[in-house]
Amino acid sequence: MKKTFLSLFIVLFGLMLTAQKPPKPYGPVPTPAQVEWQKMELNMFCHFGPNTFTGLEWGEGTEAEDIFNPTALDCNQWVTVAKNAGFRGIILTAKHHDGFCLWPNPESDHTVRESTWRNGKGDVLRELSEACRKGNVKFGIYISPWDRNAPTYGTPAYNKVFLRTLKHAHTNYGTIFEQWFDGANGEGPNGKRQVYDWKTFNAQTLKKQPRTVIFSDVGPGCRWVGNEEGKCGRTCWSRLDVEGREPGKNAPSQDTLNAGNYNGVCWIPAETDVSIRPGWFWRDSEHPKSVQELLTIYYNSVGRNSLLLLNVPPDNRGLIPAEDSLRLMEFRAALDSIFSNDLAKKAYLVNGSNMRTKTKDCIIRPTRFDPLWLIDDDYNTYWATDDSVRSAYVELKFNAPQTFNRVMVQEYIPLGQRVERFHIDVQNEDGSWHTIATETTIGYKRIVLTETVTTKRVRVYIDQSRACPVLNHIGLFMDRILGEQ
Ligand code: FUL
Repeated sequence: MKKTFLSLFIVLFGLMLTAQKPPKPYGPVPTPAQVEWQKMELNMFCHFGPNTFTGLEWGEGTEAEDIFNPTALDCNQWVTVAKNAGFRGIILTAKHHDGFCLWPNPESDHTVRESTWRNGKGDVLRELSEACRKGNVKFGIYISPWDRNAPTYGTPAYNKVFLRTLKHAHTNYGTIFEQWFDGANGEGPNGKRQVYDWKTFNAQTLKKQPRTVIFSDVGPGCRWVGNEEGKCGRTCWSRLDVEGREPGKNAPSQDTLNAGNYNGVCWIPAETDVSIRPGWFWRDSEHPKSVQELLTIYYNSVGRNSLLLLNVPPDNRGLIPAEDSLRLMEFRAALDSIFSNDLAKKAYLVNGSNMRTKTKDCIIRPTRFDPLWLIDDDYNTYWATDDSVRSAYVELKFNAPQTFNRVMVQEYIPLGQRVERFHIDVQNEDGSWHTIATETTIGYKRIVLTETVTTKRVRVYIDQSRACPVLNHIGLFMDRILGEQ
């Protein structure tokens, strides 16, 4: 009798434990480096080189090295601006299509070393990487495979030159958080296009910098979003099929890059690169975008499961111009005014139509997968339902009415991307409900722009999830700058 009781107890206890197990990952999942990368959200791109002095977008490769002559280069200023604007990393065009290297690359004779700038002793990679380290901002590089200067370009020998170029940049400047490979593949000095050895470029990069996230049209770390206007798809899967694909002409269509592949085999999230100015390089005649435009870009990138890489080009002095840095401070102030006040945290109750436990222990709240974790600040706590559940809702209840027009929802991406359809309802004063948004994917972060509503009850319905939904955050915010959309 005693024995039976004991085994029953063990079975029940076992059941309780299994019921509390976290969901299994669904589909492809990000590497830890990709998760860290996605959490950066906002990075700064710096296009800088001979074009800064000639006004060209694509240099010819024949520019005299002396053209590059910043009179007051100060990479600490770049880092200060980046930090104050809330950027977590900076990516520098170490070599653009003109082939000019901002560091004394031994593989080229078209570099800072051949210029009179600082008597040929200057090294922008050195200065920026050190300034980043000092300022605790991550450092990344853009190195264009297309090279309009390299004499070997267009022949198999160039791939070897390019590999040694990468190796040099990847071994001498500390940790590189992202390696940016441009898909542009034009003609070299001999009028030929290069057949790139992408496999070896990627393999060597990861050997030298194992945690680097490699950007290209097809990853493997992250992908181009398919346009340069700062617009990620409203539906955006972090999954992509890349079998038989390459950056450039053989890349997936721009629409596919924008939305990802529903059943994509690889985890290759979208990165949205766009310039604060009309061009990628600085020009005296051009000016930065307005705060409103920047906010829209933010919602269309970070708010749509993408990372925003905003280009802020240093000028011909080697400094970020005052008007750009001022605009960035305004942008930061706008983001803070919206996102520093998360009204969801005021909820007195967060309930779910389902919670991942079949035991009756839910009276001892909060349990591990309780919807209450949706409004805390810990990235690794989340609401999850039972495995069999594909649609569910959570409700936030408030004592006093809350007024908002932005709803933030986040999936816990270390377990994959699951949600394919959701909607948001709020309760009207008379007790009826109305729908304020109907959307598709969520991913790492989704910010939904809604009408301005005042309510005491909000419900987020997951209408269709590919496996049990796993959400780690819901936030409610008021944007008075862009207002209703
Ligand atoms: C493009 C390049 O051709 C542009 O000049 C710029 O560098 C942009 C970020 O990528 O493919």
